[in-house]
Amino acid sequence: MRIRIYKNASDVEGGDILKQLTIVGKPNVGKTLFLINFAEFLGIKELEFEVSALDGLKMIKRYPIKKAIEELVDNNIHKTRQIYSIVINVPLNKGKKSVKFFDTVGFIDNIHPEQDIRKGISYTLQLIQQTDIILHIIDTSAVDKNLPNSLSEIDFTIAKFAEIKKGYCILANKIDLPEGKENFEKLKLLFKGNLVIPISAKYKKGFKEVKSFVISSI
Ligand SMILES: Nc1nc2c(ncn2[C@@H]2O[C@H](COP(=O)(O)OP(=O)(O)O)[C@@H](O)[C@H]2O)c(=O)[nH]1
Ligand SMILES: [Mg+2]
Repeated sequence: MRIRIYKNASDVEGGDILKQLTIVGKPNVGKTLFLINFAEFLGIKELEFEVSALDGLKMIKRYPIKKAIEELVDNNIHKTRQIYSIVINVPLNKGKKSVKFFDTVGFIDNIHPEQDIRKGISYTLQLIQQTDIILHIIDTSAVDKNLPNSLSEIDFTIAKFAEIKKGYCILANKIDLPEGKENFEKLKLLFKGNLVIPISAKYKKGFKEVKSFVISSI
């Protein structure tokens, strides 16, 4: 999806074409923590999120980094019910490019009983189709477990759905945890043919590589 930005949009020069990036994955894999810490890594000090409720209502919420982590990152599944998006100026070799990042409602394998979550998931599918870059987060610490954040069929479905895009890659998150390294090798084999980058959203590891990937896709 391409959006023409007009002069009054914050941070973005008039007439720029805004690239869009969607962060997807199961609940609790670290999507929100990745977005917040990656934004900080790219030089953002205060996060200005556009929050879209599933009924289409939009509002702006501003958070300093620490506050965003406190309020938005959680062990509860489906903390993120609305779609949060943020425009970030990604620094390039020369100049910068504005990218709109979307944080999404986590995918589950079955049909969720709550209508809000189902709507969020279907909106996420639309975003995958419409945006230029897809960062698919997998929790390396939960690959072999049977938890809401474990690797499952839906991850392979997302990969099939998204890999036709030039800007698709898998972020193998929580590499800081003991199971991380071993499972990373497994993931690389399971998703042969896709780019898989090991990261720790918590400790900001692998972010240089993710930044290079984003820059090469915009
Ligand atoms: N050890 C570790 N924990 C992480 C990492 N990334 C996320 N978490 C934790 O995983 C949980 C879910 O994170 P969150 O960003 O809310 O996941 P989301 O549901 O995918 O948005 C939180 O308790 C985070 O602190 C990581 O790289 N390492
Ligand atoms: Mg979240």
